[in-house]
Amino acid sequence: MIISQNIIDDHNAKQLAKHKILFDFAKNETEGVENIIQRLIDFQVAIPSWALGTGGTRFGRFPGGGEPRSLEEKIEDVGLLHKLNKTSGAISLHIPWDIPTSPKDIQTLAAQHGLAFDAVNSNTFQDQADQALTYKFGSLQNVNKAIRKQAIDHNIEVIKHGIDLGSKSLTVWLSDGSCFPGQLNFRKAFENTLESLQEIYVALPSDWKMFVEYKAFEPNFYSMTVGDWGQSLLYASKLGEKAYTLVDLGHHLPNANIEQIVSLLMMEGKLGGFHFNDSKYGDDDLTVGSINPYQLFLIFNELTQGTQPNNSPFELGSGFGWMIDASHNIKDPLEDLLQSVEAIMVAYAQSLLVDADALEEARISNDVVKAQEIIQGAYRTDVRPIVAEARLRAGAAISPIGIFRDLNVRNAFIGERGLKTVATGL
Ligand code: LRH
Ligand code: MN
Repeated sequence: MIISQNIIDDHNAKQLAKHKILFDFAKNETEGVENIIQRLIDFQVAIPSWALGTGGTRFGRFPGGGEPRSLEEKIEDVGLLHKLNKTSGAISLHIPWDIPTSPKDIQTLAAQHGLAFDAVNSNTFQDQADQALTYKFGSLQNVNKAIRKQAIDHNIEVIKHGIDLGSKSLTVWLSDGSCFPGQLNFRKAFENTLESLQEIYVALPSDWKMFVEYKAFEPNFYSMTVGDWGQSLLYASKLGEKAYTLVDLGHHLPNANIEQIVSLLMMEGKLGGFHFNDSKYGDDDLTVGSINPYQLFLIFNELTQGTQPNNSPFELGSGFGWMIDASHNIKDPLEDLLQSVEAIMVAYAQSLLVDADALEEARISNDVVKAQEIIQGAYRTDVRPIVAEARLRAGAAISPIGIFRDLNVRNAFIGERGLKTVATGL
């Protein structure tokens, strides 16, 4: 389903009057609004290829129909999201779920939709049908050297697919760990994993990055071999300058202070990227900002505050991994992703409202009340008209969800693809 620019312009025209009133008010209330709008227009988030269909749990899956049946249709879906918000300009592939049959054709198709390829993801957390050795007891940590070699070879193959598509980074998330006390020699597991990551690291092209993603639990429920930011930082520091830590918001123990983790990883120059989502309990992979939008704002506040002039993760081409990682059990996958991108843009815009000098002054004088007034003042500012104005100027929709529904996109996809289609992924 192609949505032409005219259709978007016509849909915007009906909302323009109301938008102008809201934006004019926001504009008068906001210092440096033009700079903020430009930074929002330049900001791009990568959409996960594995989250374009209906997700599920072990208890059930309720597909909504019209899901992409191939990598080509996944690129079409992300292209549609990008058309509606001009902020979804990249796709992150998962191998082997999305092995491109013809990389050249896939690259051409992606370019037609204005999409780049963000990090490629390896998968040694499932056994593939044609796989010789099982990952039941782990992959890069495995006590069996042949299984470690199989996993290393897979990651090197994933890098090759990424090179063919123009990607510049590899995300390694390991489900490795243990389920029972006594099961694992933690030290040997770490050493095997590090040694294996080093073999993958040397296969990285010089301008590539490796993102080491940590997770506190699941599918192992006693220990994870890359279980928290400290362990991930240890790996990334021992591996070398091309290795970084990736922060998936859902991969922390309850009440972890993620904004503090982000601040320190930035300080160390080892924050490589994010998997944005939200959660109330475990790795719930819910819509970004749907449960704890204040935490998302506080994370962006650290990102905006911690940005060095010559080393900004926000700079285009910084190679920083701004990525969503979600799973949609009850929402339409595309509506869910549109909401997630909106939440990220709102948090980023609010963080740009924080008066950094005044905040630092309050901190130095231990004026705790003033410090809170400054950051909550930004958080409690309705920046949605500014985010919508950025979309409008970028040629996107003032209301992405509004036009998605008014055009009945899901029904159109069901018409094209059928009700029972299943997308590869989670
Ligand atoms: C693990 C994870 C990882 C992906 C997978 C799809 O929970 O966050 O990033 O490989 O989800
Ligand atoms: Mn993730």
